[in-house]
Amino acid sequence: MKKTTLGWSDVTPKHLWLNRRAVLAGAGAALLAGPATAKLTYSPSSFSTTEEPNSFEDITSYNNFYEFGTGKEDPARNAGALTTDPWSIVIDGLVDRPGTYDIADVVKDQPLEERIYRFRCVEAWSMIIPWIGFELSGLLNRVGVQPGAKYVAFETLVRPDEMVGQQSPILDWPYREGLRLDEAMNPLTILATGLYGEEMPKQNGAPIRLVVPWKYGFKSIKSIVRISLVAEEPPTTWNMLQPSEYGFYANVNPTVDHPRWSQATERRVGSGLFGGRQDTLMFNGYEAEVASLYAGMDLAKFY
Ligand SMILES: Nc1nc2c(c(=O)[nH]1)N[C@H]1C(S)=C(S)[C@@H](COP(=O)(O)O)O[C@H]1N2
Ligand SMILES: [Mo]
Repeated sequence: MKKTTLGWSDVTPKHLWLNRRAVLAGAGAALLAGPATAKLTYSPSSFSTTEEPNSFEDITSYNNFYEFGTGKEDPARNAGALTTDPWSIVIDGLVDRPGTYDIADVVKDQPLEERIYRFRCVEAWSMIIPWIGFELSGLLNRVGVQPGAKYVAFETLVRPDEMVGQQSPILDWPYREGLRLDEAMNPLTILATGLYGEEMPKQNGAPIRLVVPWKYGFKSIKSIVRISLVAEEPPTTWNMLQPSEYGFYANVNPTVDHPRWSQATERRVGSGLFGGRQDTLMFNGYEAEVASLYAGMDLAKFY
């Protein structure tokens, strides 16, 4: 496998790189100040919603990231232990240029954009999140997808000494997710490296995570270390755990309820105990962009 030698310093504007090193070097101070972050350079995107984003506080203190515990406050408490530099991603399977890529090489030349997306968890809560990221298609095109590839499989890091949740067999680690190739290539699908203009906080999936805004949140896998192009539908964590409740597609759909609760409405996090309920939108409001991907499919069967 090809080992790339580029580092952050080769592809990051000097002042940003220096910032990042300075923040990391002053780790004691950074701990007090919250997650180690550096400003990212990006442009706004026409795919953004005009809804008011949730606060940085909401987005970084109410999380699902079972590698750091099952409670919503566990990731903010425990994710500081994760080492995110150095970080590399294995890209393998049906690609022309497989290899172990340093994250700097993965993000190299990919145009960073701010995408303010609706984010809907399968547990019927939602947020509006200003991600910074780039289209997954940009990376897939760079590594060269071979004709036999029909799906993309993703895996999260396994490192139980830093990820306390992995010390228990609550899930069959690593956390795994997958997309059909056309879903992966859709321009709404991004790899996010930050939010609110700063590097990704660890509890949100540093240094790089998937965001698929028309699907339930569990599809948006965090802290990715492997991307594989494959011919068959790959096994996915929640589907493996409970297939009758969590399908491979997991498209947000107010007309198909979860066996144990309705998906017709959602609670917008941070908007108050009583005032925050609203109707859930088909494909989370991205129907115009993605409905054609599922033409002719029975969405009650392929949930
Ligand atoms: N590796 C990993 N990725 C994950 C999860 C997880 O437990 N582990 N939880 C998923 C779920 S259920 C949701 S709702 C979102 C939450 O993302 P956020 O904490 O950034 O809002 O992350 C998803 N990605
Ligand atoms: Mo979720």
